[in-house]
Amino acid sequence: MEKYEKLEKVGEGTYGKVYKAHDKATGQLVALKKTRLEMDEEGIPPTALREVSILQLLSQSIYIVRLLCVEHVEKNGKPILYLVFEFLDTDLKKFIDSYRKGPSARPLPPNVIKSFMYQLCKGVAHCHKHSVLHRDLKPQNLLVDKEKGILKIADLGLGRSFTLPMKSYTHEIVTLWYRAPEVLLGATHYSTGVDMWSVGCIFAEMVRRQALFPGDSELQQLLHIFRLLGTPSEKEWPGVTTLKDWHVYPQWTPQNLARAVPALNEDGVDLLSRMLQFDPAERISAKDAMAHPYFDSLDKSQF
Ligand code: PVB
Repeated sequence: MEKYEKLEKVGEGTYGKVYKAHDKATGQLVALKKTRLEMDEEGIPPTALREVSILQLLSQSIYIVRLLCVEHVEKNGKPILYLVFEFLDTDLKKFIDSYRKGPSARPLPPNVIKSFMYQLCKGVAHCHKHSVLHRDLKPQNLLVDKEKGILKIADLGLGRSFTLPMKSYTHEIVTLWYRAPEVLLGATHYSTGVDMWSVGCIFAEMVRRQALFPGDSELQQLLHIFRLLGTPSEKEWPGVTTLKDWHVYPQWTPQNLARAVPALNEDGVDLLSRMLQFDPAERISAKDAMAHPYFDSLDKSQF
């Protein structure tokens, strides 16, 4: 680790602390992610190695944060794994916040939303092509290069082989706002649709500068969704009543989605509605989303 000059702590992610650092050899800024992987035996657990190789494979795309190298060090006899990534200057959560507050509060430019959505779909399509689900897409996991207008997906895979944690390692409550209804209802076999639901929630949040479904418990999360989109039945979503955590819910009728995102044009609302389909099999794929008319006005040669 002498190769790096540690600068300030960027923050705490779901899986560990992130530091800004300076690569002494190249002068490049990097982000060091210290993983608190439980390592009861010596060496790196095979699950961690598998995750690292997934990251290495996926970070070939410019829409996925690039993993530069992995450093395995011993500190007081304890093995520590540092993942060294390219450094990005902010995340989408802070980026959206910067348009929300104070006298300079203003909508995000529609062309920025469109460009970020296209890059997000491209990154997600890349993951899905390699059969990797992100499963926790949210604005904090999307890093932004403000200068270049680039958005990259971060926090892929690490330590989430089976279930999502309830709390981060610092006991921060993990947000439910982007979670697909099938996950909330206890589906055991879910697919690429879980990420597309999150992408839809992120799309709406960029337009509104406010979360679409800000639930504070799994039940409240579902009720937020049902109040806007209507309570699903076997008609819209075959099999929904057989999911493990299905109950009888209040019967809401679908509201007009356009009213929840008044600043979004008709094509945008159509794309959003396709991302927020209840039946995961009906949800638009990342690849098909990229070909949606909403993106027709985008100069795709820059991507
Ligand atoms: N933040 C890899 N990585 C990063 N992970 C996080 C990064 C970053 N760059 C590469 N960059 C920043 C830099 C400054 C700010 C923010 Cl939010 C992110 C700022 O303060 O405006 N992770 C952070 C969490 C640690 C909070 C964002 O998810 C390690 C992927």
